[in-house]
Amino acid sequence: MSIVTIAREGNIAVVTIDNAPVNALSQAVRQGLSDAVAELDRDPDVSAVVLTCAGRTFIAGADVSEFDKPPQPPHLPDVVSAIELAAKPWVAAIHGSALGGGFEVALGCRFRLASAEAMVGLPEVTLGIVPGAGGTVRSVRLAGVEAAVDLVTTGKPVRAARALELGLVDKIVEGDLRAAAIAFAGVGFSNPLPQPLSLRPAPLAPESFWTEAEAAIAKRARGEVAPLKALACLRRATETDFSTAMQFERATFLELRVTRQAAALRHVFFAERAAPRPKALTGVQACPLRNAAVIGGGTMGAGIAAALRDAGLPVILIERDEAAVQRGIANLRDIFAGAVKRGRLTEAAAEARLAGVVGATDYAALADTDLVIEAVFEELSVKRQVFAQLGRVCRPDAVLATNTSYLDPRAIAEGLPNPERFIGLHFFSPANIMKLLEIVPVPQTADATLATGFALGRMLGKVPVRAGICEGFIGNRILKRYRAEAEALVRQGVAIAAVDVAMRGYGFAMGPFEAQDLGGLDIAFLQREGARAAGQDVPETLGDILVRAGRKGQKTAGGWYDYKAGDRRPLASKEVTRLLAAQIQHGPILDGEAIADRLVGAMAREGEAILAEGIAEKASDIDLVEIHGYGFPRWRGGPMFATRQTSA
Ligand code: 3H9
Repeated sequence: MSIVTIAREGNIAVVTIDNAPVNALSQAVRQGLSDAVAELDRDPDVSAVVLTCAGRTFIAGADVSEFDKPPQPPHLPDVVSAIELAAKPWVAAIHGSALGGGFEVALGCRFRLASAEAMVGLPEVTLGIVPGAGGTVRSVRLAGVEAAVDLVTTGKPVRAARALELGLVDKIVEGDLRAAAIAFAGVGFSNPLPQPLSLRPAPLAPESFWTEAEAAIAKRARGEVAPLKALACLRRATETDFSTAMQFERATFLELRVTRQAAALRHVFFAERAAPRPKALTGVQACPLRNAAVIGGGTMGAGIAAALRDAGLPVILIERDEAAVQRGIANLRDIFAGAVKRGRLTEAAAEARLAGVVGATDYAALADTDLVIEAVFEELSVKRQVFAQLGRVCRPDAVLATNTSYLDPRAIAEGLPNPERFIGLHFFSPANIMKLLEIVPVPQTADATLATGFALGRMLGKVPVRAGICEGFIGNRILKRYRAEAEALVRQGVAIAAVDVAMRGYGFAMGPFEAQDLGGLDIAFLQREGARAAGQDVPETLGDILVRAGRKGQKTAGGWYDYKAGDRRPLASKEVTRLLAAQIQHGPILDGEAIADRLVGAMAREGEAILAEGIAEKASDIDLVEIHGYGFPRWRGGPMFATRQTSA
C-alpha cells in the first residue's frame, strides 16, 4: 500500500499520509506529497485539498533516523513551498502532534485545523538543529516575533488552545476532524484566501528585544548551540526577504545537522524511546496497576505518592502513627501547592490530587493494593520489618517494591513470601519531578514483576533503566567515582573552585563541590563511617576531613566553601585551605577542558566497568541515568557517548 494516498470527497481531495508509527517525513513521504501536489493541481475537478494522517498522530517531523545520511530529494523546503503555492488551497487537519517538519508542512497549508487534544511545535533545538523547512521564517510571519522566539528557541510544543490564541492554528475541531476539515474546505474559506506566509511581510522587533533574548538564551543554553542559532534565524527572518531568510535557515540547519551536539541529542532521543520498552521484555504481560500504596510519608515517600497521583492512581499512604500520617499528607499538600504556584496545576486539580490519597496506620488497608512502594528510613532492619508486614497482608500477586539507594535489595527481600513479586525501584528526589527511575530486580523477581516496573515508569512519565545489584547501582556508583576523581584533582593542586567552574563550563548546572555543599556532605560521610564500622577499608576522603571539622555544607554555613547568612553564593574558604593543606601537592595547572576530561573520563571508565559486570545492559542506559538523575548535559549525550565519540 502507498504511504501517501489520495481520496475524493466531491470536489475535495483528501491526501492521507500513512507512515507508522508517527508519519515521519521519510523520503517516500516527501515524494508522495510532492506527487500529490502535482497531480491535484492538474485535476480540474478538485477545488481544495485536505491533508490528514492515519494512526495516532499528524506528522511528527523529519525522519530523525535519516539524519546520519546525506539529504535525499525532494527536499522538505521544496515540498512545503509546492504545497503553499499549489493552485488548490491545502488545509491541514492536525490530530496528535504536528512537530518540526510536520508543523512546517502545516505552515505551508493555507489553513490549519486542529483537534482539541492536538499539540503543535518546532522542537528542532532539542535535537541540536534548527527548523530546516521554513519553520522560523513562516512562524514569525504567522504568530509574531515574541511567540515565534518562544516556540522555536525552547522547542516546547503548545496545546491546540494556546496555538489558537497565538494564531498558529485557525480553528479547533471537536469530534470528527476529517469530516470537519472536508466541510471546511468545501464551504468555509474566507474570501479572498489568506495569503501564503511566504508572501506576507515579516514583523520587526527592536534591537533591545534581540539583545535581551540573546542574553537570556545564552544563559539557559549553557553551551548548547542550537537555541542561539535558532534565534539568529528568526532575526534574519524579520530583517531580510523571505528567500534570503529561507537560505540562511537551511544553511544553518545543514551545518548543525552534522555536529557532535546534534549527534549526541539524537543518541539521547533514541535511547529515551528505547528505554521504557526493553526488548528482553517483549511479550511479557505486566500486572495491572489500578491503585498503589506508599509506606513512609517523608520527602521521598510523599514525592513518590505525588508522582502516582499525577498518573491518576489512587494512593494509600501508610505511616507508623496518626501524627506521621498527617505530616505525610502535609508534605503532599506542599508538593501540590508548589505545582499550583508554578502554574503546573490548577487549584481544583491540586485538590483532586490530594483527595485521592488516603492516610492509614494499619497495614490491613493494603489487602487489595496492586503495588506497594516502601520508602522508609534507609536502614535494613526497618525495611525488613515493613516487608514482613506486607508479606502478611498483601495479596500474593501484589507487586512489592523497595525504594533504596544503597541497601542490597536481596537482603531486604529475605524471608518474603512470593519473592517473585519483589523489586527495587530507585526514585530520585524530588520523586514527582526527576525523570530517572532505576529498576533493580533481585534474582527471584519474575519477568512480569520487572515488566510492571517498566509499565509503572511509563505511567509516571519516567525514564526507566534496569540496574543490577552493586553498591549505588548505576548512578550513585558513578557519582562516587566522579567525586573521588574531583578530590584527586584537588589533592594534586587544582583549586576547588576551578573544578566547579570547569564542570559548569562543561554544561552541568553545578560543579561537584558546590553540589555537595547544597545536598550536604554528611550523608556520604555517614555511609563511609558505617562501612568503616563494619570493618571495610574505606580510605579517609577530603570530605571526611571537612565533616569532622563541622563543615557539612550550606546547612552549616560552610562545606567546601564558606557562605554568608542567607546567601547561597560559594566563597573560597581559608579554613578549608588550612584543613586540607597537608593533603595537597602542587601538580601541573590544568585548564577547564582538561579538568572536565578527567572527570568525565572517570565516569565513563566506571560506566565501562558497570557494563562489563552486567550491572547496566547498554551504554545508552548509563547515559540516560547520568542525564536524568545527575544533571549531565543532555547535549553532550552522556559520559559514555561523549568519551566513546572522543576516542572513536
Ligand atoms: C525536524 O522535523 C527537522 C525539520 O525541521 C527539518 C527538515 C528539513 N523520526 O515517542 P514515541 C519513533 S526534526 C523518526 O514513543 P509517542 C520513535 O523512535 C524532528 N522516528 O511515541 C519510536 O520508535 P520505536 C522534529 C521517530 O506516541 C516511535 O516513533 N520532531 C520520530 O509517545 C514512537 O515514538 C520531533 O522531535 C521521528 N521524528 O509520541 C518529534 N518521532 O517504536 C519527535 C518518533 O521504534 N517525536 N519516532 O521505539 C515525538 O515527540 C513523539 O514521537 C510524538 C509521539 C509526540 C510524536
